[in-house]
Formats: sequence, structure tokens, C-alpha cells
Amino acid sequence: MNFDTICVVGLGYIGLPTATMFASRRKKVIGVDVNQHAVDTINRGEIHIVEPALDIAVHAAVKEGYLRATTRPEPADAFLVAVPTPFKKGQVEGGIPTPDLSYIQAAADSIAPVLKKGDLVILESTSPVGATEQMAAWLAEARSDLTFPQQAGDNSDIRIAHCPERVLPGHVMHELIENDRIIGGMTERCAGIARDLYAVFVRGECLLTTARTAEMAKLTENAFRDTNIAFANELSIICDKVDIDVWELIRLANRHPRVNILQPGPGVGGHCIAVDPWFIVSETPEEARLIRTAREVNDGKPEWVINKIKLAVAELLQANPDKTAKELTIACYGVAFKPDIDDLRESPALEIVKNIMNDHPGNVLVVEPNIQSLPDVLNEARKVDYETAWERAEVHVMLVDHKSFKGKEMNVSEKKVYIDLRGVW
Ligand code: SAJ
Repeated sequence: MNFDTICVVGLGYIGLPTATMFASRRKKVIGVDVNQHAVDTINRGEIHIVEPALDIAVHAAVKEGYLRATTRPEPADAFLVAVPTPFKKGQVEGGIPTPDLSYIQAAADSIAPVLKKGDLVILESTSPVGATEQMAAWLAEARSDLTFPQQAGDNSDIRIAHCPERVLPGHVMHELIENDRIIGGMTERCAGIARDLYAVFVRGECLLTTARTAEMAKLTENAFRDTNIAFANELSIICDKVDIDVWELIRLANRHPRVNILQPGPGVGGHCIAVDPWFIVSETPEEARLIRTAREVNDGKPEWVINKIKLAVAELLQANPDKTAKELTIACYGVAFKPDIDDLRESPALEIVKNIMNDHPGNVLVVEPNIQSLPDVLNEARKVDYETAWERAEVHVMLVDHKSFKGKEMNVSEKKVYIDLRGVW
């Protein structure tokens, strides 16, 4: 099938790079976002998010006339929905957050009026199992003049599929092309047609399955990683208690040919791994026991770190009775949610620094080479360079292993405290 015009709804971390990929293959792309600022920025050939190599690609796509942003969907041959799927605010049942599909519903409502026979609609947003069928139901409700796969199977007027994104922030432009892609059709025909669309730029293999399996596959991938990180985080807490260097331990254990332990840290951040496993737990709370526990272990790690810092401060004060807490300076290295990016969303490091800052206002130094200035929530902390922090602070906390933090000269002082959550020091 030929796709001359593609409409991408949601121009965020996934939607914008995907829209740009199609545009770079000379497809006419209409990018849709409710955020007027994002639309205006893109139409100037600029970007409102940070992702390596995206700025140049967007600039070229807009300049050559293949990509145009707007706030309302327009008729197209294929529609891609890449909107957020967060939790419902304040709705936590039995400790389990509830997925919020309202952005998908709003996207379905906005594309329904412009749908025509033969169109393909793809849900890319990470979603709980059944979300694609739900989106199809919303579309069918709005357009009783058209048939949908749940009504007419392979003969439907509109084809629907779920094709979850699996790209790693920071490597999106490369991984969009090279990663294998799971294509979950509501029918086999839907899957086949969706594959034709991705074949426009994907060099990885396109693997066809059902929409429900594709939904579960994406959740499974992130739950797998979360569970493995939880194992490493739990190990780090155990090792701390029994006075064993967890980094050395993992290095040694990983020399076994069938063992590959991930790295512990201050917790799991970002908007995917810390969220998606809950979509499994909320659907099957009785069965998803390990997945839930992993989430709880990772979510509990920042608090463990905060307590560790508090204990270290208390011990330091005890050893130096002439000092008060107010006179102690604490240096925190890294606030991003993972190394070498500027993204602070759902960052455990940020949560830790915020907490320490509340206890020690005015005495917290932050080293974060990937951002220009500290966010408002850290208004009482000061951004300094690595060397200044190293010289001035009595307590040092390594939170994110940015490349530039590694291989530094280490002149440590017995009078100072060093807490390394990343195995850098
Ligand atoms: N982390 C550790 N230890 C590790 C690895 C990671 O503590 O050994 C932490 C990171 O510091 C970070 C968090 O986990 O706080 C998540 O980082 P990540 O690099 O593992 O993953 P994300 O959230 O950037 O991207 C993930 C990817 N999923 C998998 O690797 C299974 C990516 O492929 C997905 O496309 C993305 O989620 C998504 O959008 O769902």
C-alpha cells in the first residue's frame, strides 16, 4: 500500500522523531500537537525536546516542506498516535496506580472526523493490554459510517494496529531505524499493512503478531529490565549491610558465563521503566507478584539513599562536635534520570537532592554538566563545577555516572564522607 500522507498525533520524544523519519523519506507528514509552543517551534525548523541529531533532521524536514506541524489532525493515509499514557492522578487502588488512557481517547476523538475508507490507524503509545481495542471502539463510536476490524475483520474500512516504540532516549534517531519492530495488528491484514508503513524507514526486522501480544511485549520488555535493576538494587542494600563492595561483587559474579547482573543506582527513573510494569500489575494484581515487588524495591531505593546520607551526616557531626549541620556542605554529582542526558523527569537523583536540600538549605552543591541551570525545585541549591564541589564539600554523593565524572583524580580526605551510588569512585 502507498502512504503519501502520514499524520502523527503527539510530537514528543517518540512522535517527533518518528514524524521526522517519515519526512526524511519524502513522505508528506502532518505533525499534530495540542501544545501551540511545540507546533510553532517545529514550524520554525527547531525542536522543543533534547535528542541528539533530531534538530538537524527536523530542520531539514521542515525546510524541504515534508513536515508541517498543526494543532488539529488533517486527512491522511495513515495516523500514528504517540501520546502519553500516564497514571490517573490521585487514583491508587491497593497501592497500585491506575493507567490513564484519556490522551489516547482525546487523540481518537480528534482523528475520527478526518478518517476515510482505507486509512490505517496505529497506536504507538505504551499501553495496557486491550488499549488498542479500546481505541478502535472509540473510533467506531465516532464514525458509525465506517467499519472497523472488531466489526468486519480483514474486510474493515479502517485498519488498526499497535506498534510499540522501543527506542532508548539519547539514541532515538539510530534505534528507530535499526531496532526490530513488533507490529501487532487487530487482524492479520491490519498487521501486514502496518508493516508496509514501517518499511518506509525501518531497517530492523518487522515481527507480526496480534495487538494484544504487541501491547504485552512492550510492557514485558520494560518489566524485565525493571526486575533486573531491582535485583541489583536489592543486592547493593544487602552488600552495604554486610560490608561488601557491591561493584566488585557484581564484576566477579558476571564472569560466570550465564550471569549478567545490571548496575545498582539511586533508583529507577524516566517515564517508561518506572511506569510500564504497573500496567501489568494493575491488570493482574494477584499474579504479578514479582513484577510488583521489583517496582517497590526500585521505588524504595531513593529513600534508602536519603537515610544513608542522613546517617553519614550524623556520624560526621558526632566526630566533629565543634561543627553544626548548617556548616556542612553536601555535594551531589548528577541529577538527570540516567547518565549523559539532560532529562530530569522522574529522576531519583533529583528527588534525593531535593530532600537533602530541604534539610540543608543553602549548603547543597550540585554538579550537572548536562543542564544550563538548576530547575526551580532546587532553588536553594547551587550549581557548581566538579572541581569546586570536590574542594568545598564535606559530604560527596555520586548519583549519576555521567561520562565526564569518570577517571577523575581522587585525592580523598579522611575527614570527608564519600557515598557512591554508581561505582564511579
Ligand atoms: N538503570 C539502573 N541500572 C542499570 C540500568 C538502568 O539503575 O543497570 C536505571 C537508569 O539509571 C534509569 C532507569 O534505570 O534511571 C531507566 O534507564 P534505561 O536506560 O534502562 O531505560 P530508559 O527508561 O531510558 O528506556 C527504556 C528502554 N527499555 C529497555 O531497555 C527494555 C527503551 O528501549 C524503551 O524504548 C524505553 O524504556 C521506553 O520508551 O519504554
